[in-house]
Amino acid sequence: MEKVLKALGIKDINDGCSTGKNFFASGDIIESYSPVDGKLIAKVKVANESDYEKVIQVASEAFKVWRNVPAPKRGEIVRQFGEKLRAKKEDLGRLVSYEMGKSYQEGLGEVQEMIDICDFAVGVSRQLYGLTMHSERENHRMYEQWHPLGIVGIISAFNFPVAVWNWNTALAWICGDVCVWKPSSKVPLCAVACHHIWNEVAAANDLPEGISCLLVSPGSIGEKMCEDGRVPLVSATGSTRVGRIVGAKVAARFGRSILELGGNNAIIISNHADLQTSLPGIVFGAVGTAGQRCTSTRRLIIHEDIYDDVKNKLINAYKQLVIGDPLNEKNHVGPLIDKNAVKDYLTSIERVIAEGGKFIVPGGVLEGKGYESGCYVKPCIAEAKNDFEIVQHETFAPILYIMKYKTIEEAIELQNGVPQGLSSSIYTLNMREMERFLSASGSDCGIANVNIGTSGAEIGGAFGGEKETGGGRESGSDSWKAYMRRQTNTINYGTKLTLAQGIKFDI
Ligand code: UN1
Repeated sequence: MEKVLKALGIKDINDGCSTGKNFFASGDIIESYSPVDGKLIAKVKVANESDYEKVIQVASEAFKVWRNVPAPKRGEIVRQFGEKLRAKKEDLGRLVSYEMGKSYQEGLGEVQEMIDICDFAVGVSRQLYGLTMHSERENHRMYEQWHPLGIVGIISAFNFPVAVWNWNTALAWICGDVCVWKPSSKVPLCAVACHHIWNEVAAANDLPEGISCLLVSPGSIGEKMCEDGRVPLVSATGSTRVGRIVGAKVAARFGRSILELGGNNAIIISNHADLQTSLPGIVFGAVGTAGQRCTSTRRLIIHEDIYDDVKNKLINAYKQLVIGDPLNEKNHVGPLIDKNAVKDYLTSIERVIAEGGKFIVPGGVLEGKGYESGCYVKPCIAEAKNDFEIVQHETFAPILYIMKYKTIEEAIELQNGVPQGLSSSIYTLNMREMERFLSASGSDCGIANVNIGTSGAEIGGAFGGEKETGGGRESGSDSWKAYMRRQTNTINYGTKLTLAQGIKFDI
C-alpha cells in the first residue's frame, strides 16, 4: 500500500499527510484504519475552527478569479483532471478498495465514474444554455442566463469516497463555482489523494489556491458550513438523519441544498421475469459493496407463483458467495466499513427476528484467518413483512428482505410503501407490467429500472431520489443547473419606455 500511497502523492504517513496548497489542516491527528485487515494505513491531520475561517476566505478570493474564466476554459481544466484520473485509475481504485473495503473492481468502477463525469462536464461546459423568449413589449429582448453561485460545500459519505465528490466538483467547477469538501473522516486518505491530483492540475495551469479545498474533520465543521451564509449551496450525501439536519440548517438561512440520502430499494420480480439472466443482477444489488450503497437492493417483492423457485435460487446463489479480502478478485464480498457498522448489522438481524421475520440465509460475523479486522459479515436473507419497522429502515449492510405479491398493483404499493424513494426496479418481459411500473401511478422513486438492478446507475442520468431520500439531483442530465443561479434579463433597445402588463404611467 505504501507504493500506492506514494504514487498518489501521499507522503509523511505518520505525520499528517495533508500538507500543501488546498489542504486546510492544522488541528489534531486522526488515524485511518483499513477494514480489510484492521491495519493502520496512515495518520491524517484534521481541520479546526480557524482552518474553516481560512478556507472560506481563500475560496471566496478564488471565486472572484474563477467565475470570470470562460466556461469552456474551465472545462479544459476538468478535462486535464480526468486525464490524470485515467493515469492514476489503478492506484486510486486500490486505495478506495483498501480504505473503504469495497472490491477492487468496484474501486476501479468508482474512479471510472469520476472519469466519466469529467468527460460529461467538459461537454456541458460548452452547453450552459439559457433560453431566449419573446418580450410582450416592442423593441425589447428577453433572455435568461446562468451565473456561478460561489462556494459549494460538499459533505460526502464513506461508501463512495471519491466518485460522489467528483460528481459535484466536475459540474461545480465548469459552472464557475469553487468547492470546499468535508469528506467522511472514515476515509480521509481517499480525499487527500484526490486533492494531490487536483493540485497537480492547479499547479500546471497556474490556478489560484481555493478552487478546490479540503477540510478533513470528524467534528462540527459540516454544521458550520450549513449555517454559513457565505456557502450558497451545500451538497450532502449521507443518512436521512444527517440530511434532515443539513436541510433544515441550510434552509433556515435561505441557502440551497442538494440532498442525496438514504434508500430502501426494492426489486419486483414478476412471474414474467427471465430469471436466468436476472439473478446475478439481483444478488449484486444486495451484496455488492457489502450492501453499503445507497442504491443497494434491500427488498425483493416476488410474485407468489415463482416465490419458492426464486427463494431456492437465491439460497443457492448465496452459497456460492466468497467473502474476504476485497483486493483479491476471487472474493465477491468485502468487509463492512467498521465495527460500528457490524453492530448495526447485528442489531438489525435481532430486530428482524423480534418482529417475526425468518432467516432463510442466516447472517453472522466471520472470524478466523483473513477476518481479523472483525468487519466481515455474512450476507443474509430474511422473509419479512414490508411494514416491519426494521424493513422500513435503511440498514447499511447486506441484509435482504423477501416478500410475496399477487397483483402488480400490490407489488407497486409494497415497493412504494417505505419512507425512502431512491431506486427501484422490475424484472419482467411483460410490456403492460413494465409500463405500469414506469407510469405516474408506478414507482415513486428517482430511479426506476427494468430488467437491471437498483444499483450501478450511470453518470449520464440525473441521480437522486424522492421522499426521505431528499429530492436532490446530482451527476448527469441538467443537474448542472443546481450549481448556478438563473438570471432573467430584459433589454429595451427602443426609444420609448413601455411598461409591462399594459400599465400607463405618464408624467
Ligand atoms: C451511493 O451509494 O451514494 O448507482 C452512490 C450506484 C452508484 C452510485 C451510488 N453509481 O450504485
